[in-house]
Amino acid sequence: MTKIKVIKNILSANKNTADKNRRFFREKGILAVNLMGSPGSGKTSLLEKTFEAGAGDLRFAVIEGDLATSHDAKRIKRFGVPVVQINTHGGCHLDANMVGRALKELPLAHTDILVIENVGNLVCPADFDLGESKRIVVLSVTEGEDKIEKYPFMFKFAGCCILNKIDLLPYCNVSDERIKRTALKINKDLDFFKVSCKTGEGINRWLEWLRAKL
Ligand SMILES: Nc1nc2c(ncn2[C@@H]2O[C@H](COP(=O)(O)OP(=O)(O)OP(=O)(O)O)[C@@H](O)[C@H]2O)c(=O)[nH]1
Ligand SMILES: [Mg+2]
Repeated sequence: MTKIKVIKNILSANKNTADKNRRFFREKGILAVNLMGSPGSGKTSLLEKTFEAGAGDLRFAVIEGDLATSHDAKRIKRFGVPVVQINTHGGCHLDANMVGRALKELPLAHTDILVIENVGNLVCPADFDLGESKRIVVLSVTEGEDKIEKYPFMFKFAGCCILNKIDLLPYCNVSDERIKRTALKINKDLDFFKVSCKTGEGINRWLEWLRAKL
């Protein structure tokens, strides 16, 4: 009983801070996206490919969330994109307070899109509003066909699902079309893209989607 109440309080406090972050993004005219997905699904690779594809007219900033290390932030820095690393030291998701603190360390005056790469995890990040206006889930074909049904909440509340690593489809014994059908069954409003961050296939359509959200 007590445990449930504590969780409720945590989520409600988080929601208040998330609303504050959301107001901040609105005032600054920033599109904030919460990039989620399993460890290794290709979240950072998607960002790298996005910057490589010459996002050109779009000005990005990035918050990187991880338990430990600054590996992802270093990868982003190579593109000259402002980035802050958050280490959760064991925490399995980012929360609105962590994001609010990170915002103070970013030069955001000229930012169009802030990407918040969440901790690699298909469960807990779904519960924590960060103040974002869009949720994006990266799923890779190597994770198997059943992940959307096993972890439905992540997909139910997302605006966009990116099926990554389609270059590996011939080796994975999964059907990209079946994965797409399952995703749309759980969330009929989901925009679904198939990409390969290795070959670049599909990246342009994803960029168009992002541009259209501005
Ligand atoms: N073959 C192939 N490999 C990929 C693709 N995208 C990413 N990878 C590889 O997958 C591994 C994990 O990619 P990351 O971008 O680090 O994944 P991530 O989701 O950011 O991982 P975490 O931040 O640790 O949760 C790396 O070795 C990438 O090179 C792809 O489209 N095809
Ligand atoms: Mg990463």
